[in-house]
Amino acid sequence: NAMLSWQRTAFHFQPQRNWMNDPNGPLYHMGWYHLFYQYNRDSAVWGNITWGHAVSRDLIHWLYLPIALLPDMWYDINGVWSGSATLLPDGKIVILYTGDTDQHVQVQNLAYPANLSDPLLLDWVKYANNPVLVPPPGIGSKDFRDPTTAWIGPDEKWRITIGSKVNKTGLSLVYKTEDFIHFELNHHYLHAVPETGMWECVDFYPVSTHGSNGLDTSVIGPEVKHVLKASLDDTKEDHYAIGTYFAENDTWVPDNPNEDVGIGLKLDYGRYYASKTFYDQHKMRRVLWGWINESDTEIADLKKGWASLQTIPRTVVFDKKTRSNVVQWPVEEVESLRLSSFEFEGVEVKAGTVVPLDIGPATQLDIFAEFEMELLASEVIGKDNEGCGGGAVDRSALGPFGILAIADDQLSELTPIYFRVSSTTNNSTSTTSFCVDETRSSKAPDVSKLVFGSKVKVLSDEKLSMRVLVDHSIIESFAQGGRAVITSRVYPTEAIYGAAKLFLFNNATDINIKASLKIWQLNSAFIRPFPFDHSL
Ligand code: DQQ
Repeated sequence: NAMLSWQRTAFHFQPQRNWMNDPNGPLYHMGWYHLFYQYNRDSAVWGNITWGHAVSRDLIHWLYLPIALLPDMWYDINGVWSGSATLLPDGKIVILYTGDTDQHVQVQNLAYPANLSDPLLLDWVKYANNPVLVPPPGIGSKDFRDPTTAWIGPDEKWRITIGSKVNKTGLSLVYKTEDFIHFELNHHYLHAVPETGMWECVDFYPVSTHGSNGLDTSVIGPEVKHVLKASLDDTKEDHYAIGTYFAENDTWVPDNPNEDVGIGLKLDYGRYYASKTFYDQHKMRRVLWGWINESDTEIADLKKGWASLQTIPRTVVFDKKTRSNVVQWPVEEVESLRLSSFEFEGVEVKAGTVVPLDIGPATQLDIFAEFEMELLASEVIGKDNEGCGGGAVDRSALGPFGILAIADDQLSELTPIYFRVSSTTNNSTSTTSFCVDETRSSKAPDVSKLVFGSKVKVLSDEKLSMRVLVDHSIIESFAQGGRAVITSRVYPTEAIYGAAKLFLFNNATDINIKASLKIWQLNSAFIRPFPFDHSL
C-alpha cells in the first residue's frame, strides 16, 4: 500500500513485512553482527513467534536471512520466545531461549549453530533433550522467561538469570551450569523489588567506572559496577539501576535503594521495550538494542502489513560525571550515513517565537543542538516540579524550548523535543526536564499521542544539549550526551517527504534562547534480503 509506505523508516531495522518484537541473541561472529528478533511470519500482529535473523557488517546495513528458530517442537510449539546468546571461550556459541510448550508452560531451551565456521550462522540445532529448565517450585508456569547471556564465576561455573515474579514482587532467579544442559538453582535471587510485577527480558552486565570501553559480561573487579535492567510487564517500560554484584552468592545491591530497578531510572522514556545488550568484542563496546512498538491500532498495522522497529543500536557506558546513571549514544557507524551538513551559530529565538531552519528535506537527520538561556528579568523563577508540563503548549518562565521535528510549514503537525527548566536564580539550583510531546504529531485518528520525559542532570559546566535522530516516523532524542533518552513513534500525515521541516521554538515567557546547531542529512541504509533467500 503506497499510501502507507512513508511510515517506513530509512535507517532503522525492521523486517520487510509482518510483526516483530523483542531483539534476541545479538552477537558478533567472524566479521558479522547478528540480530535475531521475535517475528511472526504470518501476520502484522503478535503470534506464531519465531526467531527472525539478520546480519550486518556495521550495525546499520542489514541482510535478512532465513528464520533461525521455528516453533516446531512440543517444548516451543506455542512460540520461540526471547533469549540470549553466549560466546564460550573455546569459540562455541550457545543460545538459551524460552519456549512456550504445548501445555503453555514457559521452559528454557538450548540451541547452537550447526556450523560454527559459517559466518552467517544460517543453521541452528535444538538440543535433543530440551527443555533444559522448567519452572521451579513456587514459580508460576507463565512467569519464567527470557534467559540472559551467561557470565562465568570465580568457580568456573556459568551463571544465567531469568526474570519472574512472586505475587507482585518482580525478581530474577540465578542458575549455575557447567554445560548449559544441567542447571542448579541458587537459593538467593539476584535481586527482587516489591510491587514491580513480572520482570521480562532481564539484562545484567558490568560497566567500567573509570575506563571508556565496554566490558565482557563476565568481568568483575574493583572498578566495575553492574547494571540490572528489567522490562516491566505491567507498565511496558524498561527500568534499570546501577549497583554492586557480589560474586560469592550471586546477589546484586543497588547503589541507591531509592532508585532501585523499577522505581527509578528508565533506559528510555519513550516507546521502548524488551531491550538487550551484547558485548561487541570487535570494537570493545557494549551495544544496546531496543524494540520500538507501534502506537497505532492493530487494524492499521494489518492494513500496512508490518509492525514495529528496532532502535538504532546504542553504546552504553557508566556516566563518569554523575556516577549515578548510564549514558547511551548511537553507535558511531550511524555517522557513515551522513551527507551534507548545516551549521547554525547562536540563532536567537525570542520568547514565544518559532524560527525555521532552512536545511531542505528534514525526514532523515542527525541533529546536534546546544541552547543558552538569556533571562529577560534580573530574577526569574520557574514553577517547581512541573516536569514536562501538559506538553509544549504549556508555557512557563523557563520553558519549553527546543526543536520542532517532522513539522509542516503550517505547523499543523509537529513533534517538539524540548527542555523545561523549573527554577533558576543566581543562587538556587535548577531542575531540568527533557521531553517529547507527541500530542500534535499526527492528524491521524486512532493513534496514541503522549507527552514523554524525565528530569535530566545538567552539571554546572554543561550547556543544555540534545542530539536527535529523525527517520520519517521515528525520533530518537538524547539529552546531555545520552543521560536521558526518549524514543518517539509518530505518524505524520502532512509532514511527510518534502513537506517535513525543522524549526526552533521557544515557548518560555521570561527567556530568549540562543541555539547553535550542527545538522546532517542522513542517507538511507540498505536493509534487504540476502540474494539466495526467496522464502521471505
Ligand atoms: N516478549 C516475548 C517474551 C518476553 C516478551 C514473547 C517481552 O519472551 O517476555 O514474544 O516483550
